[in-house]
Formats: sequence, C-alpha cells, structure tokens
Amino acid sequence: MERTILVAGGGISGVGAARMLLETGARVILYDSDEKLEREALRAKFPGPTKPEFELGELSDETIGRVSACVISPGIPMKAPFVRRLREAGVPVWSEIEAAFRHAKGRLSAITGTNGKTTTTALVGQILKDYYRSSFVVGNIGTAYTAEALKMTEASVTVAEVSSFQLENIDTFHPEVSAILNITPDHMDRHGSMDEYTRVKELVTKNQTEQDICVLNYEDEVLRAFGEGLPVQVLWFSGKRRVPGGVYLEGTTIVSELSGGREPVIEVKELQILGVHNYENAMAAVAVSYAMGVPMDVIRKTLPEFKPVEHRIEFVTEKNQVAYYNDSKGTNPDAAIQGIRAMERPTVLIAGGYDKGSDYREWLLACKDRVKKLILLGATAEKIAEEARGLGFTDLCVVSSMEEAVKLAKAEAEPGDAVLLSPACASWGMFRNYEERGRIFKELVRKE
Ligand code: UMA
Repeated sequence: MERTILVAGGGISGVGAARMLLETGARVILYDSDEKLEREALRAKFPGPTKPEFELGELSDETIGRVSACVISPGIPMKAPFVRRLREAGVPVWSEIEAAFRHAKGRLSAITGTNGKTTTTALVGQILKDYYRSSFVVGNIGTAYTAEALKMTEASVTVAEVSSFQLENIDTFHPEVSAILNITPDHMDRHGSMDEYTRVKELVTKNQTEQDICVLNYEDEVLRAFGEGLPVQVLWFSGKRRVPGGVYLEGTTIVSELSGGREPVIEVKELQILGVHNYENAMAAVAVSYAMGVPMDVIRKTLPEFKPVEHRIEFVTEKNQVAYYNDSKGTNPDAAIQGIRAMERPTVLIAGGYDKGSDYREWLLACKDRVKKLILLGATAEKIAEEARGLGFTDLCVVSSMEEAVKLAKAEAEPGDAVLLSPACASWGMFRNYEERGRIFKELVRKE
C-alpha cells in the first residue's frame, strides 16, 4: 500500500524531501504553517507528473490521522504545536537528513560544529570532486540532501554539512566519517541550554561504531572530553600542539600523521583562506578527506586552490582606501568574534539582527580594541547597544535599515579603515537568510 508522508516546511528542505518521496512512490502532503504562502508558486516547484497535496496554515486532525510519518524541515522547532500534536498521535517525526539517508547510496561524511562547517564542507567537497567521479555536497550548505539522494550510486561519495536543527530528529543517519569542529553557544532560543545543544551536535556520531571515524578538535574542551570516551576511531586536529596520529599546526606548517609518520602537508601562507580558525577548518578537511580515501597528494594539490566561501569574511572591495568585508555568515557571537579578529585595520562594524537569545559580552569585548564605530540594526540593536554602553563603547548608533547602515559606514570610515558587516545575529526578520543580507550589503557597498 502507498504510504502517505507529511513533509513539513515548504522551503529548500521540504521541497527536496517531497520531490524525493514522490519519486519513490509515496503519497506526500506538503504542509507549511504559513498560510500566506502562494499555493501556485509551491505547485510550480513540482513540474513532474505527480504532485503532493498542499496544506497551509493550521494542520488538520484529519491529516494527522492519515499520515504514517512526518519529515520535518530544520527551521521548524520541536515545540511547534503541530509537531506536538503529531507526536501525541504517535506519528514518527524524522529530520530531512534522516529521510535522505534512507534513500541515499555510497559513502557519507558529515560535518557539524558551531562555526566553520560551511568552509570545511566546501573544501572537503572540492577535494572529493578532484578525486572521485561521483561526488555530492549537501545539507545546511544550501542544497538539500534529499534533492541529491536519488542521484547517488554505490560508487558515490558525499559530504554533508549538518546543523544541530537537522540532527535533532535522526534515527538511522550514519556517516562513516563524521567531524565536529567546535561547540560554542548558538541557537539557545531553540535548544534551551548548552547541554542540550551539545547533546544534539554529538548525535552526528550516534550510529557510528569502531569501524567508523570521527574527526574532532583537540583544542575544544567539550570535544576533547567527548572524544576520549567515544567508541569510534577518533582523529584529532589541533592548531596548538602535536596530536599523535592526527593533523596539526607546527609553526606555519600543517602536518599530518594520518598515514603513520610525520608528513608536512602545506604551508599556511599557500592557503587562500585566512585566520587560525580557517587553518583549523583546513586541518579538519584534510582528516575527513583522507578518511574518505583521498590520497594525500590529491589533498595537497586542492588545498591552495580553494577560495573562501561567500559571506564568510569575504573581501568585497576597496574604495577611497577603505576595505569592505562581508561576514554576513557571522550569525552568532562566536563566528563574529572570528570576523572581527581577522580585521587588521580600525573597523566600522555593522551588526545586529534576529534575537536568538545569545550573550554578546565576549564578542563586544573582542570588538573593543578594533571597532571605532558600531552601527546596529535589527531586533537586537537596542539590547546590544545597552550592553556595549555598559562596556564603555561611546561611538555607536542604531539605524533602521541596511541602506542606512552602509551609508553611515561610508561616511564614517577614513582612509586606512575597514568596514565590516559581521552581525553576530541571524538575519531572520529583516532578510530571507544571511545570503540575502550579504548580497544586499555588497550591492550597497559597490553603489556610488
Ligand atoms: N515553517 C513552518 N512552520 C514553522 C516554521 C517554519 O511551516 O514552525 C516553514 C516556513 O514557513 C518556510 C519553511 O518552513 O516555508 C522553511 O523551512 P526551513 O526554515 O527549514 O528552511 P529551508 O529553506 O528548508 O532551509 C533549510 C536550512 N534552514 C534552516 O535550518 C533555518 C538551510 O540552512 C539549509 O541550507 C537548507 O535547509 C538545505 O539543507 C540555512 C540556515 O540558516 C543556511 N541554517 C542555520 C545556520 O546555519 O545557522 C541552522
């Protein structure tokens, strides 16, 4: 009998999951809580002969009674009332990556962590592409895993960037190589506590055994303790010390002991990605790619060719001797700390956005010596302004749009300064996503 599956969320994940499930012969109801979504625009995303049913607004009891499982988009919190109702009715709720994994083929590596996962995933993706004939890069990076799963064969290799939201509802999801880059506070509004957020991130290893590999950052205290008790082969990387059998930074050289002896991989000045956090990403990528079977000479060739990911401390332009950087992907204080630390000039900083309940103190302290003017926007603007004043910031200003922010930054920056967009907050509420925020910033910067 055909099964009816509820796919919740009409965005990238939901559309990917619905298409995949339809292709496997399931009946699909695509549900979105937003009743204002255009049904026709949603329908147009299903050009094939079979289409899902659509349901918008409140989820009906009748639908709940009809479905055997729900595939949920990562942006939907478990506390959403309709999710509770599904659970009470005994309907299993799976994350979109779980649904994809059940249909995917070939070998899988999965990368998570608070920061650096997009860069590391993209770098691993490029290395895999340079060696294997069939490779895929999926997940939080922007392409739904479900959108690619059915294209895979037994010979395919995949790297998935997985967020805590995606790991929340996995069951059988099982990468043969996993990596957790770091764990610092993020998404506290969704996960409630650091313990819960850590627990969810660590789920990436849930189904791994001693046959599998987990790549971990030795310099992250939480991960060091986690790795020591893990029943999986652990490969450590470190920016600070030699880790036997792992990958580490020795002076300005990335060194690998993955194949036994000590083997220099690359001088960091040959990399196009800047900053210690990026050297860590490169080291993690070396370990993951090697564990996925790529020879070191291929890895060594790809590393210097890899360009920084858009929106991550991305150089935009230099105008009137002012350098402009787009770090729209600095969506939490910790990522934004890396953004500000990468600045070598007095900086006019544009920050603020959606309120995830983050703590801004550490980030503001990191900003103190480098930021000459703080321009704030979004829901968190007043909250950050208050905390900043308490820490002795005097030159700060709250604006109501990105246009106003860029205009003011251009007026304030002097030759030799930098202007940095690194919000420490998500974009939601003012923009569709951080990509849109970054692109709008870049357009405004380039405009005369
Ligand atoms: N929706 C509901 N009910 C709710 C909440 C949302 O129906 O209670 C609906 C919305 O109306 C909307 C849809 O869900 O139509 C959006 O789903 P989504 O928020 O899960 O977004 P997608 O478009 O499916 O994109 C998701 C990821 N988004 C989030 O996790 C918020 C994308 O990561 C990812 O690239 C994509 O799947 C493909 O895998 C973005 C992100 O911001 C980059 N990630 C966070 C981060 O990196 O910090 C975790």
